Amino acid sequence: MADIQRTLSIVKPDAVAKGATGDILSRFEKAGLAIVAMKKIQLTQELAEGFYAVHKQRPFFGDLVKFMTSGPVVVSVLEGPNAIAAHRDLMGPTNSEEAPAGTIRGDHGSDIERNASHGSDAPETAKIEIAYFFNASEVLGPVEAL
Ligand code: 3AN
Repeated sequence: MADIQRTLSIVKPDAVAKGATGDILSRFEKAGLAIVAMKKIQLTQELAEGFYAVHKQRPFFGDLVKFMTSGPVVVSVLEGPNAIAAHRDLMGPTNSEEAPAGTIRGDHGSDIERNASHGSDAPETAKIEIAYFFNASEVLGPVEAL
């Protein structure tokens, strides 16, 4: 039986700027992932640094934060069978240069930094990332599912 999961999705500034938000969200729905929360926001430096805190020591951290604050993002919570892996399959590999056509990162990203989308990588991180952007009252469904 498929595990019903929730995952955090971010349509990154490059994809929002090129008008790919609708295409990306429709891929989620067509794949059976329900959007149970969503908002379009401009990340502040503080929000972006906090979100990517695990990468703080990495050489690309500064550039990543600069990119993520360069324009609005669309943050959503997706729910469905094996949502974490299903979402990552739709995104494709992290590096858009290696992502095949037909994947979100292959179709809408440019390289490893400007890669169009983010998705949680495990149930524990999904929980933390969802709570980072949404209050319980902003997510549809039972509070215990958060
Ligand atoms: P994913 O988002 O596929 O889980 P992570 O967690 O390894 O990938 O990386 C987080 C984000 O950091 C990526 N989405 C990417 O935008 C950026 N990133 C990762 N590695 C690099 C790199 N070598 N140079 C620039 N940006 C990177």
